[in-house]
Amino acid sequence: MVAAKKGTCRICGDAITAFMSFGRMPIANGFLTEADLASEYFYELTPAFCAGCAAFQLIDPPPPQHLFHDRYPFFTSTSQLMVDHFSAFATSIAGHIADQRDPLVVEIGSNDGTMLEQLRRLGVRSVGVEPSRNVAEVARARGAETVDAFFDRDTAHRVRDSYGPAAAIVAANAICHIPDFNDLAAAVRQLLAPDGRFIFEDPYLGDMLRQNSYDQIYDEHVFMWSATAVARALDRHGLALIDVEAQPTHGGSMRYVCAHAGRAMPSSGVGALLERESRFGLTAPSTFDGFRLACEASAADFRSLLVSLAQHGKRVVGYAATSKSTTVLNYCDINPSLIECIVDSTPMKQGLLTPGSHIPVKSPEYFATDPPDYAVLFAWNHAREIFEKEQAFTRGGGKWISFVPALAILD
Ligand code: DWN
Repeated sequence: MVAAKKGTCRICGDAITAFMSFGRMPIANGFLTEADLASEYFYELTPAFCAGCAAFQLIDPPPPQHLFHDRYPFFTSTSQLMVDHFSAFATSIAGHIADQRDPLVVEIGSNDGTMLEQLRRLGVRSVGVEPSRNVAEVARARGAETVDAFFDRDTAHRVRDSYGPAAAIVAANAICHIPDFNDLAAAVRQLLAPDGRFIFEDPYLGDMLRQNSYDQIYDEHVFMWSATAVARALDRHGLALIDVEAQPTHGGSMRYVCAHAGRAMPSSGVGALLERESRFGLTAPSTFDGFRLACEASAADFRSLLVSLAQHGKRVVGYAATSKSTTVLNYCDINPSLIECIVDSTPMKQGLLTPGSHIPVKSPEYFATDPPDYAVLFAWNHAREIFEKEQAFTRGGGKWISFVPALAILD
């Protein structure tokens, strides 16, 4: 038996031990050509839970520079649902700062400028910070002011010097990507105006456990946050969690509204959620033993279904080459003999191979012109939008396979 990986909690510095290993993993968004195969990068994907501060985190993920660079292939605007979500999020942010004169909003991890564009439409002064140059360029082409950088204390200093203090610092699906939360919190404290708001949302640990969506665990998601962990981590830096709001995006996310400690009263929703998390086991290490068993069972069931379909001569295609699918494909040891290709609407991914599993990525046109018997819904979080687009496949007798919350074949 291999010894469980050990590490140090990124928040409080306590010793932590991985509760499971997903084994050798490639970079989740490391799509590659045949020529890249020999130099493909792998690391061991090992999640751990810190009993001291309740932070769910990865031990030794790859350095951020390996993940976010000038060929990052995820663009927020690929989903209409997300564009609509960001429009509503921008309106909510504008509401938080409505009483301030010419307020500045800084977005961390602003990707292709989807949210910045919405803020601009509302007349809100905004600037994004984005380390992946190619997506930052797309944002700038849309007129969204963007600084090419990782968000840290140095960047916060530069932004404050150039634009002044921020009335709001916001982020969607980005804070969980930042390995040094303590540096991030110090940077937020430095840039945020005294009555400013730090508002971020990330996939929620409680939803991941509830529906066993273990595919949320991959290199970019260094943390899976709960309100308990956020409150404890902020407390170390003179910041406080003052409100929470559940979101339906990415299979269940949580929006956290934070402020300088002592500047605003926490809502009753914060206390209620902290209490629910304790009852649901989000503060207890033993919860993750059950989760590990559920992951193992889910992976075994999914693989044996694909093996059985292949034995019966059925054609199976994957739908959406998501970051999440990298965990599933590699953990379940799936290769092109089980899934012949994955269709995805992102031109930058088409023509490449999926990380680790080396399944060809094709355009969704292939799906329409040469429909398979089964399609695995890797973007289960976009199910409604995808089913709507692919009605012809379903009408023609094609079947969808989903593995979240449990393995199911949908007619
Ligand atoms: O945090 C992150 C979230 C927000 O987005 C990142 N770490 C990266 C990314 O994760 P993901 O790749 O798992 O995201 P999605 O949004 O579940 O999947 C996006 C992929 O799905 C894109 O490659 C586009 C594709 N897609 C498609 O082919 N047809 C998506 C939709 C909606 C479609 O209709």
